[in-house]
Amino acid sequence: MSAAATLPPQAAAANANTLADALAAASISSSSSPKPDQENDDDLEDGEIRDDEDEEDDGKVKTVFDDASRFNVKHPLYSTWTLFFDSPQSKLLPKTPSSTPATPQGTHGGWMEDIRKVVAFDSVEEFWGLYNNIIPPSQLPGKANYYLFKDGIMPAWEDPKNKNGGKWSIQVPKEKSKGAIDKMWLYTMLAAIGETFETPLPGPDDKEAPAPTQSDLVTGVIVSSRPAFYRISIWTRQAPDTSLTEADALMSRVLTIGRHFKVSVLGYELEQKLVTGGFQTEIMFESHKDSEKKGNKNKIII
Ligand code: MGP
Repeated sequence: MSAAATLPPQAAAANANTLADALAAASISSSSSPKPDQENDDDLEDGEIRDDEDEEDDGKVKTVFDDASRFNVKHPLYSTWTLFFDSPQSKLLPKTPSSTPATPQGTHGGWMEDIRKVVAFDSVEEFWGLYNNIIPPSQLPGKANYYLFKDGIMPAWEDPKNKNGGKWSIQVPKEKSKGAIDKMWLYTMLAAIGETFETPLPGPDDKEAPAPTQSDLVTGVIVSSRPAFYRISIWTRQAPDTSLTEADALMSRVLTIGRHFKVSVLGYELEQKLVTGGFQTEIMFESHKDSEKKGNKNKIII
């Protein structure tokens, strides 16, 4: 398997695009403010340390590029996202109102009871703050999941935004993928919060990468650690009838998401057959309704 070792161009573009849009929206430039440290360090005597607590807010716009800890402007994402988590251990912990998602009782058949809300965020800075402070998927115990979902959507088939939907997923063998799964998950999250999943791949004659298209079909992304494999899933609000061709608009949008996931996020070739050490690592789509059926054959494989 050849999951990319560095940020693939479109994942990097998604991240850069999110930042650029945020900067434009805030009408600021990352280079417009002088760096406070550069500005004031000359005032300090040898060995003197500035007391940040006492420093007055000078009213200037400070982005994270100006000052990594004392910025006062954040770069907004298109949407608010919520990270949820569950594991066999988390199921044993006492529940608190802030960690248990507020859902009407019984709506999710008990499925949501053991899933903990970690935090909601709506800026690039909060995403990286969260990412840098939680353990990566490679260190999760077997049977644990991270769920990153949009705008108040619960990570459950029963949520109204998911109930007619489905998922793209890939399963990779655990032992062979420990070194790759963390980046696969990071790039998946970046494509989700950058909302670039619906961006088509460049065609053979296109000189430039297509402009990102905001991804409205995607409701969330999940990474699951299981005893023998990792799985990454991308959930969509709708699922096409698998007998349709790409001429159908929904089928075309869903295929675009799957191809973007395979090529731009995971770094595979579009036509590449994905078999790792005898383990089938196909990227496939199935509706949530079909995935409940044993031996479901209504799948799309790319
Ligand atoms: P899973 O964890 O998505 O699949 O679902 P996996 O990893 O193949 O199975 P595991 O046993 O190794 O964890 C496992 C089971 O959880 C499903 O068969 C359902 O019974 C239940 N389940 C999963 N999801 C995503 C939902 C959901 O959204 N709603 C409800 N009610 N049950 C779910």
